Amino acid sequence: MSEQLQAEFQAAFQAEVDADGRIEPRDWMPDGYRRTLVRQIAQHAHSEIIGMQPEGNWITRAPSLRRKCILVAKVQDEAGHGLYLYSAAETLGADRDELLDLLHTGRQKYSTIFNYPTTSWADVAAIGWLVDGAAIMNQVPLTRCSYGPYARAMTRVCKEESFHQRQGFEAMTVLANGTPAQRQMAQDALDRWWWPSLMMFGPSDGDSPNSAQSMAWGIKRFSNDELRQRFVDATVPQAEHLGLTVPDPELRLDPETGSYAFGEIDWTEFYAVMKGDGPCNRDRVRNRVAAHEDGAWVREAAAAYADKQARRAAA
Ligand code: FAQ
Repeated sequence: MSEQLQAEFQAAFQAEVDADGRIEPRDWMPDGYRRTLVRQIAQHAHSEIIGMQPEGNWITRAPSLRRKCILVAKVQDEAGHGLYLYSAAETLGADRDELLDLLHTGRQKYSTIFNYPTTSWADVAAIGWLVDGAAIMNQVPLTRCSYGPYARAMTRVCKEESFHQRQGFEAMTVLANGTPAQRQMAQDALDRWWWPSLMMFGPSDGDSPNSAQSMAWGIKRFSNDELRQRFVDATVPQAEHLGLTVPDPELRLDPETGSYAFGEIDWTEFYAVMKGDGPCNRDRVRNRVAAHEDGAWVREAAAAYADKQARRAAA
């Protein structure tokens, strides 16, 4: 392609992005835009399927049939989100098997939050309330992402995440208003999940190498710190409503802005977990690889069936 043509395509692409239009799979796009989307969408997809494990751990021990039905549905939804997202990555030319291989060999990331253990039932409630709450805060703006297939996948994902967040808050409400032991379980879960939930939004703006370009491309609509602040402002009053204490002695409401100042995140912990050194990283990846290997016969059977159908149609 000539330099002039390249410049024209580039200008048309940026004009579409600046006008809040949508880039679709067959449209011209800069290589960096494609690479960034594949990186983010793949990390997001991996997070969804790895994220099935911490809560899946409690399916057989849910405290009632009702809770079990809700939890099974939620974990299944996360698998579905993973599938939409891998499909969205495929529209950019990514190969699903390659993406899974990158996950299984630790060469592509997934969210740090899923490397923490779920040691009590209250953790399932806390994940719904806090982790899905943070996910919604981050993903609602992604429904306006400049890349059409990702934005459309996010619309459905966010509807399901809203149900997840509501059920988590409801389960937390029951525990917080229960026996002293249940109340203690709820507080203990908040103590352990609060800071990792804030870490989900990524490094602070000054340390986020991808944010500026992703915002210029209309992929991200808000910075990591902006979304983190919104999450804190929305969630602290919910904790107060539950009668629970957010584990941050520096938390202060600024009455003028209605916003909360909060303490410093332990970035050493964040980067350690990101690099594979969290409490559960190794277990999560090992379980994922085992599930993939155990499922090989299903993929082979589906491929053989599709092949047979194609041959029958061609005959
Ligand atoms: N964990 O320059 P930035 C869910 C990496 S919700 C691990 O700021 P970016 C639902 C980042 O990839 C969770 N790595 O990067 C659910 C980059 O690495 P690279 C998933 C992190 O992309 C609920 C480097 O740090 N949600 O699964 C994290 O502009 C319950 C520099 O960071 C999404 O993925 C982290 N927390 O912004 C499921 C949402 N933060 O590739 C089950 C879509 C940053 O340069 C149960 N993703 N990194 O080496 C995004 O919005 C963005 O990718 C951010 C990061 C905001 C996560």
